[in-house]
Amino acid sequence: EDGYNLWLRYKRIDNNNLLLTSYRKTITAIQIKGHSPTMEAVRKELELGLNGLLDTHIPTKDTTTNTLIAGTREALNLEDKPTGPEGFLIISKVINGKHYTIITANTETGVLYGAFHFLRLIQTHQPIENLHITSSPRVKLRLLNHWDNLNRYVERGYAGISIWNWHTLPDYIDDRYIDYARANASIGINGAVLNNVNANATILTGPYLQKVAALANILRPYGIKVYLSARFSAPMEIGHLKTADPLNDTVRQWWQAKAKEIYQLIPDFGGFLVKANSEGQPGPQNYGRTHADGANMLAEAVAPFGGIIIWRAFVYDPQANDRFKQAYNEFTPLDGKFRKNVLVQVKNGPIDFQPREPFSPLFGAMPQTPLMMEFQLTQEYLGQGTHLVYEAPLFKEVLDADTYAKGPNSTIAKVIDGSLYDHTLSGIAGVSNIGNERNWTGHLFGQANWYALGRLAWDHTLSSEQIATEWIGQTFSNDPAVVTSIKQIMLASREAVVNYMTPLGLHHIMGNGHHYGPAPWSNKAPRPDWDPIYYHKADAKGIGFDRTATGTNALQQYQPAVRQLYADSNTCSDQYLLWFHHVSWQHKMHSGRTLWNELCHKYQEGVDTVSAMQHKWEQLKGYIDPERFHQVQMLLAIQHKEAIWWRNVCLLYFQTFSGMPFPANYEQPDHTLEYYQQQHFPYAPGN
Ligand code: BDP
Repeated sequence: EDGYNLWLRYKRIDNNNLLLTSYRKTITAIQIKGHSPTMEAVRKELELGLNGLLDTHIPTKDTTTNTLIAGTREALNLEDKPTGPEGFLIISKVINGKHYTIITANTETGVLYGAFHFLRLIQTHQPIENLHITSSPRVKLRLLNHWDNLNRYVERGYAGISIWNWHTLPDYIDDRYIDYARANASIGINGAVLNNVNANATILTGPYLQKVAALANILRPYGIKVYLSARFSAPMEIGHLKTADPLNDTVRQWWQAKAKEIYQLIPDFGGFLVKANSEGQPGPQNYGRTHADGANMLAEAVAPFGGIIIWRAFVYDPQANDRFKQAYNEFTPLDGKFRKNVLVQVKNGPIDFQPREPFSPLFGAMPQTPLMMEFQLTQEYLGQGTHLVYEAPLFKEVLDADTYAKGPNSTIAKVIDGSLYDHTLSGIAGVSNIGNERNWTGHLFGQANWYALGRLAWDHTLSSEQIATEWIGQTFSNDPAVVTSIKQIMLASREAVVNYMTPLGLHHIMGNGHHYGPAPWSNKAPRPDWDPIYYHKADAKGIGFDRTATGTNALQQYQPAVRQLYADSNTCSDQYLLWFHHVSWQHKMHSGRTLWNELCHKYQEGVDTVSAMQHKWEQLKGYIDPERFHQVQMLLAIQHKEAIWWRNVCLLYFQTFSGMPFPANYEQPDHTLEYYQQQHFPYAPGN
């Protein structure tokens, strides 16, 4: 058990012979209608899954009773109607006295999704006798964004090097590519952006497009389209033009020809993802043009082939007084100016994937533009490869937040799924945490974040707890005691990381460059908006970033009802306090403690939660295979050590401003601030 099989382990139903017997009775044969690559994938998965789970050989044969039948509605000649191009229907039926379980859909991809869902029911010990399940995705584009470079270095990757071996492609097809496709299809992911948003134009050259086409051929049967990050200056770098100005005719023609070349190789190519005029990447603003000019030029090139442009709104300017406001300021004036096949992809928060951020004010502020959500699965700011942090609660917090854009209940989920403003295009992306490590994500529990992204993109009404229960059942065990304990660990973990890193609304106080560990004193980055001191603004009076009317007034970017939640430091919830206010050290918190004491309390609470997580894990010894048990055990020990490090560093540093003592009932730092400031991490990933 090294974690390679993810949540698709298909081990014999354990500890429940009654259930096993009943499953074996309900499914005695499998019948697959069709021989296309997708239907072959359905057949292989059902055989693999059922033979494993039921620990028997289930024959593939023609209609007998208790047969599982999978096929499109057309192939089965059914009256029952599944919904949409990707939805499925699983139904138990008696025909001429014989019992059938039928998995059907309008398309073969839908059948594949249904097959995975059916297997999930068995993997999580659900009844399969009287089924009538219809399901279809709420969001259209459900994507992984790989930040993978062509040399296989993964930007912000903590799980080895890239799974894409560009050197041996297109001729060598690693089995892992197929398992990647299976895993994604099992959770409904239907697109993969293969390369880093800090893009290298070489990916768009002929030889690399052959490699991309080889991957597209592997992923296609699993309903997954490939997309590429496009470097805006590619016409100059690989096309040898003098400009990349989006309004220049030669440039436009270059992109049109490039799109044509790609679609000849990959007829179902998804489209381009673009990071432009952000962190040094080239873009239309280099030519005095707008993001819309840039996006539309590319949109025009891929439109004849049904392609899509995903244009990122991750922009900020070192000259501005508040990075928070930049994306809103640049993008809201462009609402209504993008072509129909453009989505604007917005990170969940206004800064950068911090443990907790208020939602980006762009959500709800661009009614005429489909906005796509960007979450980060790779834990750049959440303990990287060693911390157990289950992110579903973070995703849900954002999706459930109310923008009030069209009155109450204008949730971000509704902005994203297109229902609030009636958009047909909709999308959610997760910055991938996958690498070539045996268990894919480095930390076993990173798998849960990949899983949760897919499940929430399919159905954002699922709860974090439901998703955790499913994942644990498939990944570890359905033993209620095991499920309960692991769930407690997972559900506590997000708040823990907030508390031991950035409680009460602190943000962006990590080490510069590699982003590993705390460095709240840092003030020497190449630009001020990369420095922690820009964000916490600690001084003798207090701490926090005043974003109210007396400060940068970023709050103004929200609807009045949201503004009201945060505007007053006495009523603003503790979670967001220092996001919006510079508050005195003596400020009375909701708990009755002073701000300083509350800060000490929260940092300690974060550390204590990790201790509790460790303790719970220890109790699972013997219930989980030794290999995976030990891996997680070792990582939890690192997490505990690092939680203490965060607490000590941050409190010692902020104490230099507050001048107040640590309350005696908490653990006291074991080193001086100077000791911590002398630590360097020259080989931390990302350096
Ligand atoms: C930041 C990462 C950087 C990415 C950037 C982005 O530190 O490596 O390139 O996001 O999203 O958080 O483009």
